[in-house]
Amino acid sequence: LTDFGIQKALTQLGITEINKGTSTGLESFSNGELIASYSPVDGSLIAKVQGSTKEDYETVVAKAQEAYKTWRLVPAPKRGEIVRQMGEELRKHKDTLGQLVSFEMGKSLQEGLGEVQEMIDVCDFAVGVSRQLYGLTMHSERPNHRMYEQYHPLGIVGIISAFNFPVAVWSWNSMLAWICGDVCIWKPSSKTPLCAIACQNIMKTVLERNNIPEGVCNLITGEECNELINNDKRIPLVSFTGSTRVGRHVGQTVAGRFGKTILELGGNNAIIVSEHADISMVLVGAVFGAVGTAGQRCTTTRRLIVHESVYDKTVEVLKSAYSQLKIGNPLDSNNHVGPLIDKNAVEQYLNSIEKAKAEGGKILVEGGVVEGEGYESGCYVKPCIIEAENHFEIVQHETFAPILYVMKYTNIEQAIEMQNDVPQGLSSSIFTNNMREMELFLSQQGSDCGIANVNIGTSGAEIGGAFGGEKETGGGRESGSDAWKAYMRRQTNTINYGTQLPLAQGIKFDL
Ligand code: UN1
Repeated sequence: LTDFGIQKALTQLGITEINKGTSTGLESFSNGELIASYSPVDGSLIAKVQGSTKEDYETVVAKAQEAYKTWRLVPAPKRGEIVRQMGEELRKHKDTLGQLVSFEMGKSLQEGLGEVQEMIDVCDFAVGVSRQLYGLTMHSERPNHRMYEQYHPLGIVGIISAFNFPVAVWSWNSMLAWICGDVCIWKPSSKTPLCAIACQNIMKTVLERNNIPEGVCNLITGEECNELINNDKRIPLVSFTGSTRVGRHVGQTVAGRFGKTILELGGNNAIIVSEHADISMVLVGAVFGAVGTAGQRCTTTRRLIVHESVYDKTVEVLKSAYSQLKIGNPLDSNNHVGPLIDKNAVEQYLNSIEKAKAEGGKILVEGGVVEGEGYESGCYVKPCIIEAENHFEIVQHETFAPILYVMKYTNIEQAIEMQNDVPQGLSSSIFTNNMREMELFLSQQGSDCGIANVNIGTSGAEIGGAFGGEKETGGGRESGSDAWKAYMRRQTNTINYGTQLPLAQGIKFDL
């Protein structure tokens, strides 16, 4: 532990009462059951976290409601200034928070640091947006009338996040929600509660320094909280990241009370490798896309759709790259692939490989659990490649693990059809130097995904674009572009500054 400075990192992030029941940053409100956080890196118990009870939840919602009353009155650029300070604070804690992300979640230290960088970037972005919450003005059909629309804050935003991006996805939501004038209640994954506590501690210092109530930024833990949020009319917007199965339930429940949702659900992302592709570029994009974060990104490359003329060469290059991958402790920079989140994930990975074989898949790079010294947690698996067909049941399904399915195509139209022929619609990419293929892929007859890239892989999106996907991915958009609009309510205003009251559509109503 100390070799990798985790103990020190935890202390610096304000997490001190290890093994005694670490607070959620809301000490007095946490009375629930203990949630144990184990590191997939070495299987050790890092800490136990006090979960929230129904009473704790009520206390937190009341605090949030109270804080909203004042926060919504702070001018948006001033709210941006607070978010700017949050970004500065995150810069100071980048190393330690990056280490904790890596240790608690299992992604490589580089990716842990990258995740904190995404948080910093989204803070900077949100600061700019805080001065650009633009509405439109329009010309009224009536004389001496003015029309415009404006955006107001929504209230409390519930954020339910997943283990794979234990800090960044929360920040995409919260930083924008805050500049919009909303307050947030965060229910993180129970697999990564310490990352959430660290964030809460960092945010708390900024809020305290500026005399802003902590109720602007709230943290609750424990799986029972999900249903409380979903059914709570006091929470007009629920942003959920996770599986399609759970997301469907969240969407239906929240819609049942006319709440809004932002759903970021499963992906089944493909790279099309054209005969006009630069294979050395494909290599980096596809291998990082498939094995980065041990295949546990929503944007992970799960399918490679390769032109028949370059199929053998692509497979050969991939095989050789896979044989050089180093699997091991993600905090050691020599390793490329860290562990899966837990043994349950390992089980699902093994089952998926078996299913693919049973359906006729041919193993090109053998998978399996890695054993021996340094792999005691039982969570390390070998990234594998399987030759498969797109219609296989298992290929249609998202397995959160480093399994890459490869398949052949003959013409570009067929490749696009295969790419689209899955229930999910998050990310997609084509590697080609052919302008016609590229434009076709990006056109309305092309990729049906929320993200479509050319000559870069499916993962690693920048925060400046809107992030999200279509079909069973849920349709939500977060982070950049005009994603902020989902965190506000829209109002159309018509003002009559004349002395007559003409009705719209020329209706006469004489009294
Ligand atoms: C996710 O996997 O939930 O595009 C988010 C990417 C990252 C975000 C992934 N920027 O891979």
